[in-house]
Amino acid sequence: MSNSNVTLYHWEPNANSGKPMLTIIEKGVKFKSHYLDLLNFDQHKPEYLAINPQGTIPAMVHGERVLTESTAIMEYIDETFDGPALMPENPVDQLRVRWWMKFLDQWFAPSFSMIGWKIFVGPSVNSRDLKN
Ligand SMILES: N[C@@H](CCC(=O)N[C@@H](CS)C(=O)NCC(=O)O)C(=O)O
Repeated sequence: MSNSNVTLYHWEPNANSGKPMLTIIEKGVKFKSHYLDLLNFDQHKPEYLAINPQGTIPAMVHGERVLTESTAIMEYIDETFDGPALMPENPVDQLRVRWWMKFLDQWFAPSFSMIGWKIFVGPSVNSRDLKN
């Protein structure tokens, strides 16, 4: 694995967090993993908002540069680091990749996320004493 100065801020290695994580592992780039517990709302704490004011994960720090948006981070990783090229060379195949990424980012992931927060995060948070 090549050395880098990369920290990935993520939750479980799934969904939006999994996208840059899979990409960086495929490229063989070493990175520091910084886990945030969404059920503990770590993503809304001041120390993380100083990195990504949107309060969402993933975020990636490369040197001084802060990167957000999982699909854009994937393309950045592919273009910036050595390792196997992950974007196909053929323009038609590139279009297919971008079509699916846009569909996921714009429609599928936000819709799926609503269901996830309703059936998973909501019940967990509702059972807490919010005064403490
Ligand atoms: N379009 C963004 C979406 C980021 C996003 O919404 N991430 C979710 C987790 S998968 C999140 O951080 N939710 C926490 C919150 O909204 O408080 C991306 O692809 O990076």
